Amino acid sequence: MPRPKLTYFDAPISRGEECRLALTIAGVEFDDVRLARDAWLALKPSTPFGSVPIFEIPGEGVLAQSNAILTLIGRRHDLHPEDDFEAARHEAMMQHVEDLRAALGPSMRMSDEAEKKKAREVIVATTLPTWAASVEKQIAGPFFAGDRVHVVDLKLFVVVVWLSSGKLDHVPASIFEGHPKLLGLHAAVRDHERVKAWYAKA
Ligand SMILES: N[C@@H](CCC(=O)N[C@@H](CS)C(=O)NCC(=O)O)C(=O)O
Repeated sequence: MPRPKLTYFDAPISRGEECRLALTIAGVEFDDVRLARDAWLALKPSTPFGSVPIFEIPGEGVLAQSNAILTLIGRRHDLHPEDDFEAARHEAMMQHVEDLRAALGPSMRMSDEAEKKKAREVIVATTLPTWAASVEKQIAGPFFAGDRVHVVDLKLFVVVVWLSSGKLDHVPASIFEGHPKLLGLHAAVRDHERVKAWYAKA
């Protein structure tokens, strides 16, 4: 039986990693394709939106957009709510993560250091606290919806890993201090047995 294929870059801090973690927690064996730049440029025109991650299921097709991929995996493997309204609430939070990535996007492309510093300082002072406060008040704890992990938790986990890595210029590693539920969610995903096993073999 051919396996599904998840195609992304070799980066543990972004959208493809969310999908890899979802498949890992679901216990799905998949082909983990990690593209180098040349391979990506060759593949890009054939992808649905000119972006990765893409998820190919033999006999079904190729799906793009990280939130759609996560939702599909979640629905099929009991990692997304069955109740329509609750599912939409999770999807809203996943979109909130995409909104934050979009807000950071321009500064990721700035080559002028002074301009980048200024843009990031504004984000740290305004966008991030507002973003995190909205998340904080919606987390039941330890996971978004209580005791069970869902794909929304993986989306939040990966963005927290990225932004609190201390490796993003002008974004302090302490950025989410003061948001104990968000940090608790991060710890709960990090300590999930299958997540630990995934990073142990990385
Ligand atoms: N909304 C899309 C965004 C996808 C996206 O921007 N992917 C980036 C990597 S995280 C990409 O494909 N970059 C390479 C390019 O645009 O050529 C999603 O959630 O999947």
